[in-house]
Amino acid sequence: MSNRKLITAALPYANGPVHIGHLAGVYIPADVYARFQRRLGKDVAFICGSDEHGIPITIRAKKEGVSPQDIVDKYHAIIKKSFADLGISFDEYSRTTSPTHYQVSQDFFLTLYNKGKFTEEVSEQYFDEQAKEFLADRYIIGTCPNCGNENAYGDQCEKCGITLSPSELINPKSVLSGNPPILKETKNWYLPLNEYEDFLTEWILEGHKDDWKTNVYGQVKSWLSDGLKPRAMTRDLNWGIPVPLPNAEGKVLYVWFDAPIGYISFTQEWAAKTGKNWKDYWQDPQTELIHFIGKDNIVFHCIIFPAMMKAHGDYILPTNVPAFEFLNLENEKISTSRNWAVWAHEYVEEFPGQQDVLRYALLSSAPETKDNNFTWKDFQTKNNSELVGIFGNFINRVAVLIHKYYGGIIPAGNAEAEELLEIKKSAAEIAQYLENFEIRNSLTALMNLARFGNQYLQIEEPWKTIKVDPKKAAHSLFIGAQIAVALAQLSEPFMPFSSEKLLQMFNVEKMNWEDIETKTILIETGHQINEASLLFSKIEDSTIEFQIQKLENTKEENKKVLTLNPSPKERDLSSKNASESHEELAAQTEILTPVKDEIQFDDFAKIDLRTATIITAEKVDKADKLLKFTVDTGVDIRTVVSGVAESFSPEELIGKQVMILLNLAPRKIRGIESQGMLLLTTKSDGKLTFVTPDEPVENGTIVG
Ligand code: B3M
Ligand code: ZN
Repeated sequence: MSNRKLITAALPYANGPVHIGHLAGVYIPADVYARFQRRLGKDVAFICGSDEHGIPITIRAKKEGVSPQDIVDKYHAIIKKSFADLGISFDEYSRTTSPTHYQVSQDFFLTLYNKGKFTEEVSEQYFDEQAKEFLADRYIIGTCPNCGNENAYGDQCEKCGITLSPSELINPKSVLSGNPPILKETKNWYLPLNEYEDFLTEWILEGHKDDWKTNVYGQVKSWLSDGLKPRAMTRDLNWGIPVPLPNAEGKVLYVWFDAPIGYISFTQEWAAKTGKNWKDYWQDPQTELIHFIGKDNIVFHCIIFPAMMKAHGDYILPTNVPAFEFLNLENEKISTSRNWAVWAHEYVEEFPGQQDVLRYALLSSAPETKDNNFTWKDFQTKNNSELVGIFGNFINRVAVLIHKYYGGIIPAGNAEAEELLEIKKSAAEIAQYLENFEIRNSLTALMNLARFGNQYLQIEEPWKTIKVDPKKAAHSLFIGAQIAVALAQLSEPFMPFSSEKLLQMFNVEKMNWEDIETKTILIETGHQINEASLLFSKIEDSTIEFQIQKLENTKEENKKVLTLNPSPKERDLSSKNASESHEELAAQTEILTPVKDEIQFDDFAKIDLRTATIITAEKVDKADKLLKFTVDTGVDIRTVVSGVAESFSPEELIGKQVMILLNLAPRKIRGIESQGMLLLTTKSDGKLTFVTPDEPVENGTIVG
């Protein structure tokens, strides 16, 4: 394995502060990994910075009525400070408006241009006649051709995740003026991604089947099987890095072209300050490059950026791209526009000195393999029961008793005791999990060592044996001290602030991971320790209630906004408040039901889902919403009542093939026995639509 690790974390857009979703899904896991690699003695560069170009920035600037530069200056400062406050140990945190970055990305572009890697295409692009601007990506919204979401962006539908180009949107609308755009000719430079399909297939699908996370591998596989298309690497915009070619006025680099190059420019900036050679990190095939990202960034880090790197030719490719899923807050999707978030900078202010509690809570519910949920109650329990009740309690007992009985000097004990093996085991386990990006398991392994320590003291009861068998008491506290110091060392990647306090408390230096795994003892008999101080303190109900109330207030605010703007269609999309309305439109699409609890295959297997055909349909007396159907299920003919009358007239449904849940216990609805349930979903206009097979199949065919 190589000794050099280049670790990157996705560059946050400088269009707002960071929230717990960002922290749990990218930055804290990346930090744990980087800190751990440093403790292994690796030569680590942990690189990040603000993403200051692109439409998220210009839209925010319009919304706040200031310039894009003002926006990025403001949020870059807030974001950078939040990361530092929370102990995210970047070696470099820069920004994509830095002069070095301009230079490096323009050079990158020119290299590809000179090598003939781009195709020049004159195409018709959407143009807003009122605003006199070409409409790239997020300046244009319309209906997603894939899922029908009416608020899909020109580059991506956030509801179904598909990447789009503006011409694919149905009923496109300018975000600037709300008007339908016109088509106007313009020239741009495209990277023919289709020419990189073989390379990507061989490198990822064949080369990383076993070591990349299944969510990442699966997404790449599905894009490659759909086939890639050329993608424009330049845009007609007035905010971004100018295209470094003659006759390219008004054109800038596509934000997803320049942003990942930021990893390279920022490494150069760091190297210049520290006397390192940046090329060791980017051009030596022995270096391991790891990109930590959120799941919505997979296509950019696994397809587009690697294709750019391949085209360039001088750079290494990532060894792994651990992508995280999303974190919900109190069972609802986190949303910047709806202010449904716990903001990092607010947390730091409201919970001074308690950064590790947030780190711990977020790591233990990190959305590693599926979306996860953060609740304030859970946060409180994790602090009070785990950090205070287990971890802090153990450390405190050891330190206090050593002071009480031995004046703060580590007593004598048997260094061969088998309990010490537990320390080695934990260190090895944590390391193994971390190498596999299984952060939650590694945290559990750490806590299990604290649990073990607590149980050990409980069994040994040195506070009793001190009177009858002082030698035994001394040994127990000798072992306790070894475990406490192990926790001080091993907790550093997860809870750096507490680890620091603990090292100070036991008066020991940071150790290399290998030493923790191999040394017989971690603190010598006769070693003087410092005063015991409390690591964690109980969080009161009132503190949690205050936070919950804050979220309740946000909900009330949002309700007011929605009543003021009853339906997306009726909204006034005049140029003045267009971006505001756009944000709200986007916000509305974000209200998704959170994922339900996991079930086992056996639970699913109990469900008998089949195809069926509607034979008759009629209204139910005195029930506006209900239709009564007879359906041919293939096994029998049955009656089903369904609440679809507001979405369909009975006539249009006769002969329609549908899906039915066959073994649902019969229920009486308005005196009619309904013998099953038809499957429906809701369209973006609120009307229902039947779930139907792609093409007609025989009635009674199993669905699943
Ligand atoms: N600025 C983050 C996002 O999609 C995006 C990451 C860039 S990483 C090169 O929210
Ligand atoms: Zn969609």
